[in-house]
Amino acid sequence: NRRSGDYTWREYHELDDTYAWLRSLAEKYPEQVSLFVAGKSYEGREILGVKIAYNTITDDEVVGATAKRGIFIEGGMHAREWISPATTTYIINELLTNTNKDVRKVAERYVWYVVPHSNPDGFVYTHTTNRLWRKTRTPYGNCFGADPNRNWDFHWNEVGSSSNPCSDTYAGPAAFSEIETRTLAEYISTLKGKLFLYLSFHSYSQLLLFPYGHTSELPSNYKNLKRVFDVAVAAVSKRYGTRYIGGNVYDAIYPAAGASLDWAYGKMEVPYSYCFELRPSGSALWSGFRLPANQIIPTGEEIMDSMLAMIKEIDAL
Ligand code: ING
Ligand code: ZN
Repeated sequence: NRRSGDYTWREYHELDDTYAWLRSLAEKYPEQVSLFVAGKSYEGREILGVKIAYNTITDDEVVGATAKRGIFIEGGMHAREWISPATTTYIINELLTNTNKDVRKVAERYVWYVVPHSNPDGFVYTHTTNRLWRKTRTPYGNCFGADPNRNWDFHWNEVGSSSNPCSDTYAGPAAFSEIETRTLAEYISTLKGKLFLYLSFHSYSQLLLFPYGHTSELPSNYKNLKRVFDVAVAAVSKRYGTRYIGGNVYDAIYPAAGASLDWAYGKMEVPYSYCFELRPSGSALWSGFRLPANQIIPTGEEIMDSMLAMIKEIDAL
C-alpha cells in the first residue's frame, strides 16, 4: 500500500489506496472534510464518500436556482471505467487545494458529496481478474452481477436493459436488488431537498447526457437542462479542444431505464442531473476503457472547467 502522501493523478489507483487517501483528507482538513459511508457492497466493502463543507457562508446567502446548496458526485458505478473514480478524486483534490478564485468560490459556496467508488467489488475485480468487468459481483446462477446503472427504482427494466443475468446490462431480479444501489440510494434519500446538481461519471465516448433514459419524452425543465448542457460542452473544449456531444439519454445514446441520473431527477427531484461519459471519444481505435494514465490530469482539468461553467450558468438561471 502506497502512503497517502504519495497519492497522485499520474497513475490509476487500487481501491485501498484511494480509501486510505480519502481517510487522510478527513485528518488533514478536519474542519471541511467528513467521511460518510454511502452504502456497502455484496462482498462487504464500504462505499465511502467525502463531504466537503466550508462554513464561510450561510444557507441564506445562497439564492436563485442554487438555493439548494448540495452537489452530489457519483463515480465508479461501472467497474472498468477507471477514469471515472480518478476524475472524482481529482475534483475532491481541486476543491480542497486549488487557490484559483473561481474554484475557491464554488468549493466554499456549496456542500459537496463525492462518492468515487459506487461499485467497489466490481472495481477490485477489474484489478484482480478481469479488466473489462462492468457490473456488480452478486451471484445469479451461473453468472455474476447486475448492471448497477440499470438497477435504480425509476421505470426499472422498462427498456434498454436485459433480464438475462449473463448480460452486461442485466437489470437485476428487481429494482434495487443490488445492495450497492439500494444503500447508496438510501444515503442520497437523506439529502432529498438539499441537492440542485447530480453528476454521474462514466466512460467512454465524450458525451454529456441528461434525463430521460426510459423515454424520448423531454423532462419538464428541458430548456434549462439544455442551456446548461450547451455551456458545459463549450467549456469542456476550452483547454484542450476536447469535443463532447450528447443530449437526453434516450435520443443521444440509447434507451436505458433504471439509471441513477433518472432516479436522482425523477425521485429525488434534483433539477440538474447529468452524466459525463469521459474520454476517449467514441471513435477511439483502441479499448476506450484503458485510457492512458497521462490523460487523467487533462481530463480532470477540462471537467473542472466544465463543471464550474455549469454551476455558474445554473446560478444565473
Ligand atoms: N454508458 C452509460 C450506461 O449505463 C448511460 C450510459 C448514462 C445510460 C446515463 C443511462 C443513463 O450504459 C456507459 N458507458 O456505461
Ligand atoms: Zn458506465
